[in-house]
Amino acid sequence: MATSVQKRASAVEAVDCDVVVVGAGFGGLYALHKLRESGWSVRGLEAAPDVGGTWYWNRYPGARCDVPSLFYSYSWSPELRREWRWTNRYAGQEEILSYARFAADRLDLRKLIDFDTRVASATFDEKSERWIVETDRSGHLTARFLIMATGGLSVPNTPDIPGVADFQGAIYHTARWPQEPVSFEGKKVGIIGTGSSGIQAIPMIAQAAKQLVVFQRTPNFSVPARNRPLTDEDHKSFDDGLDAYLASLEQSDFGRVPPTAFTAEVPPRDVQWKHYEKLWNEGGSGGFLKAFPNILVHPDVNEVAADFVRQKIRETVKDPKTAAALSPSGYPFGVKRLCVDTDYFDTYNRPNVELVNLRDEPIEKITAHAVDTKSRHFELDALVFATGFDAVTGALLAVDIRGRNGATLKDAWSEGPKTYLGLTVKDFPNLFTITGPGSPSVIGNVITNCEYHVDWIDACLAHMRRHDLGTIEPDAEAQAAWGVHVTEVADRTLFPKANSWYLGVNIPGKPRVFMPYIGEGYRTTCKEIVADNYRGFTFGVSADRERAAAE
Ligand code: N01
Repeated sequence: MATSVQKRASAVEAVDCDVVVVGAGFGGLYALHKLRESGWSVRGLEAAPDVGGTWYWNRYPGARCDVPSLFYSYSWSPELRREWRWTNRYAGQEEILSYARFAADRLDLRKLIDFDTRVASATFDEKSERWIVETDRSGHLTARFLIMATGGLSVPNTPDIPGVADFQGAIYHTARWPQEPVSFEGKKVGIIGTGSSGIQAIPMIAQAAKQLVVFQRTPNFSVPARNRPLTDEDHKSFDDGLDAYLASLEQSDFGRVPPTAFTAEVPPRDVQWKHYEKLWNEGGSGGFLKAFPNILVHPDVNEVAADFVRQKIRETVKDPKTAAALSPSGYPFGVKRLCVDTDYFDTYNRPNVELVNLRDEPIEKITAHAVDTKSRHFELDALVFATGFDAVTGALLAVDIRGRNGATLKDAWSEGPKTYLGLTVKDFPNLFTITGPGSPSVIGNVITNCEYHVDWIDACLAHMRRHDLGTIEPDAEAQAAWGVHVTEVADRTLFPKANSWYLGVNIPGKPRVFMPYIGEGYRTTCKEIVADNYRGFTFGVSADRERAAAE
């Protein structure tokens, strides 16, 4: 079995179980709980020493979720809801990680998980109809089903800038922030990247450092979070609306672009402007992205939102040249992930912060103590990479996954990911991806997206048990048609017009394919497929049953 992961001496317990779940973030934890409740033997494997997934790793200063905390929680458990009380409108990384730990302990899940264990490969053995899972430890596990709950934002992207290995100061990546406190006091710090992570980290590092140099390649749209402590009234209002919220999840439609987007009228500019003003004062990104049904579809509507944010930047940033460099242009509003910040633009009014516009002066090299652009030399004590992720497919392709007839996932996805419903892949029987490409995945509320996939898989496994079925796998036609549909939906919107990580363009050599599903009615479609006797799937008779019949 080919694997590039280095083996460690300590052995993993060589279990044979019904289900192996890879990843102990919110998706993996719920999968372990739900499938154990359904009577399956389950084992979890997690590369980190703790639960939490992306919230374990992304502990950079200012890390905070941009989905309101009351909603960024498990929706399936009234008990967990009753026993946990969020403190802020938008929860910080530490509080979200505490919530993941609380859920793991409350549900008694830790004993099911091998921590500090990175999966290297998974190979489907056709004879036994089992996945053979190898890790960076000796020994292996076998399981009937393999669930990849590895997350859409788990593999950090560190660009290969000439000389980076020569840098003698401290180097950090926002997605691999150290456990121990990092002090920037008295230091000259450089940060590369102004996506959601950079935009959150920059104001915090600026407060701590002697000097902060921000290296920006593409300016981003960002709206204020207006984070604040939650009040009793907030909690009551959430509780009062809970049934309606849960029902709305059931009807699905957490996709971003409703069918009405294509027929809606273009509202007058002053009506839009007034509405954006209100949303700006309220804070948060959700309102903006739904401000008008066609905001992510109609270029004229979208341009007003873009103008509005640019105007706010000009009003906030005192130096006109810096304001101009911070103003996004040339791509639509909201189709790269809309950033949510606290004092981001205002930070550029600080005397210790300098913006370097890489469009004018690209980075030429990094040396032992500096970053050199085309025209300047910046001496630095520390360098922070806020350069994002090999998103959506990165963590899946980091594992050497081999299906029927030696098919590799890497080859199968060489021209972009191909899945049926973002849950299953042809030639890879009994493999499920939680929030995989071709599902809403990273769009909307990822926790509820994960929950839906786990529930779907649980029901599917129950169906297989009921009917004594050995394998499930999508048909070639169904998978191809789903891929076409995912692309067609995206192409009707403005999303493909920006070079975002949704399209994989941030990773050199990655095919330019729009990976999330942004149509409405995903859950309805999944339900209809199940109701139509799992249309588009082929089930194999269990090998045990075949053997018994032959004897
Ligand atoms: O990553 P990004 P992120 N030279 O890919 C720049 C979620 N998240 O970690 O745009 C110079 O968005 C790159 O420039 P460009 C959220 O879904 C959520 O910030 O490619 N610059 C860009 O500015 C988010 O979208 C939350 O030109 C280089 C930046 O690095 C996702 O994670 C918080 C470069 C990368 O931005 C990813 O966000 C944080 C190079 N060679 C993250 N290479 C919240 O919930 C890359 N860049 C609030």
